[in-house]
Amino acid sequence: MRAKEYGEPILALESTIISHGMSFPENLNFAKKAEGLCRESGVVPATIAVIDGVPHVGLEREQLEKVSRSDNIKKVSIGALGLSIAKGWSGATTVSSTAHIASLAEIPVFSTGGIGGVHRDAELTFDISQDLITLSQTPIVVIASGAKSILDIPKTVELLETLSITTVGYNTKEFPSFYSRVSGVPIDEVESPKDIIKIFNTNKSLRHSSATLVANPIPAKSEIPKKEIEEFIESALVQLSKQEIRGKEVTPFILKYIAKKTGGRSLEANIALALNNVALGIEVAKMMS
Ligand code: PSU
Ligand code: MN
Repeated sequence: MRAKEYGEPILALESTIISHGMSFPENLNFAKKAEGLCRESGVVPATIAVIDGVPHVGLEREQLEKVSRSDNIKKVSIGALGLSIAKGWSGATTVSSTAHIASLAEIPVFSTGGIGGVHRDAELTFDISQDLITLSQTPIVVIASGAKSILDIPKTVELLETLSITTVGYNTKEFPSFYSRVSGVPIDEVESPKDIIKIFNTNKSLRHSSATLVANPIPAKSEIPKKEIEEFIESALVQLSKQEIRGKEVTPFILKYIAKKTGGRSLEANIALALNNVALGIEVAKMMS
């Protein structure tokens, strides 16, 4: 990347949130807005995806459009990254594969929507996101609005702790739950981008290789209270088992189902929280460079 050579601030962005997390054309508008916010602030946006077997750090306009239209775009987590490159596939990268590629490219900060985590019935399905393992092995600042409320938040936070992932709340003492600012699960608080960078650098000097996960709650005005969204999540989970949806289809299915049931309100909330994470990522990227 040219920006890297010139020492410009760069913010990594993932592409599965675009291809599988939102519908067209709202996803393309969101992606353009996220990149636009970066550019306006003097930060180079690096949306990461695999296009025809080549991992890209920063996408051209047509590539962003291809990802948004989900034309033959697979959802590629870290375990399938080498596979998709070797096979010449096109794939959108999740938090795990995006964080990995960003870290290889020496981009120290990455903004997303919500990380994957431990699914609610994980004791039966064993469905736990690759995101958690990758975050435990990848030294990068990841800014997310906690984990999606479709997950089991207490179990997810437990596993973050087990995997020794440094997790902090941005101006909050509670781990946020994506659509909502609260979850009842306590975490340590940080107050500024400066705090975040200090923690990240301290981890580096300690040779602790986990990510610094910054849980940034959704802006209050876009929040959907837990008791309102919960009903839809529960009916989504019923549909999920009825239709026997498993594996990597689970998260996209639930997001789509909830967007439909809330008349697009959950999609609006998703966009608002992701842009808010981009805004914080911009501040961190600028201060780091
Ligand atoms: N956050 C969003 N929308 C998404 C995702 C996160 O706002 O679509 C994606 C991310 O790419 C994350 C993935 O890594 O969901 C997790 O999928 P799984 O549960 O299959 O690991
Ligand atoms: Mn899964």
